[in-house]
Amino acid sequence: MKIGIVCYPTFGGSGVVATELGMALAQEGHHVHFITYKQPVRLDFISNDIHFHEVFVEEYPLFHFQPYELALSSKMVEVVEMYNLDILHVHYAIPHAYAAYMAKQMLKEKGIDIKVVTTLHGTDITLVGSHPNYKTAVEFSINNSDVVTTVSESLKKDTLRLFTIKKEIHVIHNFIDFEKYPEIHAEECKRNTIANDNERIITHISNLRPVKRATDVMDIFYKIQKEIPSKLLLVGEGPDRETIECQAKKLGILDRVLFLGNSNEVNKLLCYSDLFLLPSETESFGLAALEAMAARTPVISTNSGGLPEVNIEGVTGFLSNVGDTDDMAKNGIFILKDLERLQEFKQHALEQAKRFSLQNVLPAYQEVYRKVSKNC
Ligand code: GMT
Repeated sequence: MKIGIVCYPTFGGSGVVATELGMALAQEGHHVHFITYKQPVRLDFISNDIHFHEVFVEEYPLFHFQPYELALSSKMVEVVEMYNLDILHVHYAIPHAYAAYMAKQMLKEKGIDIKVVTTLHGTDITLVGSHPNYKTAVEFSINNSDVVTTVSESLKKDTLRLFTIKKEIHVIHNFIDFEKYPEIHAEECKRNTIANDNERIITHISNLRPVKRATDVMDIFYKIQKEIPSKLLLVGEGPDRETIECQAKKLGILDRVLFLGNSNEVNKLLCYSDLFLLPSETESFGLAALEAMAARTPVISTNSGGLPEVNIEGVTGFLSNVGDTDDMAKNGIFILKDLERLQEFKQHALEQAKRFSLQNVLPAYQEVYRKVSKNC
């Protein structure tokens, strides 16, 4: 099939899922066309079947806001016509599903019936999409997609609760390409460049937006390191970076925290990790937790959104109420203080992650494409 993928080309989970999906589809022999404003950061695989089409928005002084949706829908029309695409798969409703609806209408005028698959990822529904400023347009574009998918049962429920949805919603979970998670042996994973043998390594990866509650990460780590000698690796950049740097300084633990910035190699960084912290306010799925588990790392998370679909209480880690950093620290200490127990949690984390392997999840997307292109 010829599939156009529209996504944010950034480190965010929706962009990562869209890019990994596109690369996997190309390996299966589909022709994939990424349509976005920059080359996706996770696009690390080149083939004859992967194309990138840049959406360029000309600056014009009259515009206070540059009309990205217009440029995007025009580019979609151009690419669908030029390459005879069968499907446009848009990731994250805002504004991609809306722009796809416009492209679909423009193509209809030309006698072309393009099918639109919309994948909802989380904040496009829970935080931003349901805001009164956007709700009408988001609801309209979901209802006018040919197929709608969400990344968890929890996000499906939220979508049905927050919007009036007339479409069936298919749940297709986030996935992991285990080929990118080879077992990294002790000699390759140079833990001693970061921590001493007696120290445990704790990791948090996110875009450091308020929804991730990075200040809770610091608070949990502060409480853990008082009992278990440890270091904190913080991967990602975002608005709360400065706040948590100051917090670490005030708590007197700045020398125990490594700020690593954005990284394309989370799979490699995770080989150092003994415990992953994800105390988010809400998380539709929690791809970062799944990536940690794929690298044999137990997860301390909240019990919000889709996290209970990924992290299993007492098996792959623990789940606490949002903001309960005492409980999260207590659970982290429980896992870390006994090496045998830590190894058990690590093994269970890996086994659970395997349920979400690319091989298990990709067929669900392919089935959606097959159905929608046959109109049944
Ligand atoms: O987590 C973010 O802030 C990024 C966001 C995105 O859309 O890029 O991630 C969302 O999509 C991921 C992939 O489907 C999910 O695993 C994340 O849980 C979800 N984030 C939230 O719901 C906060």
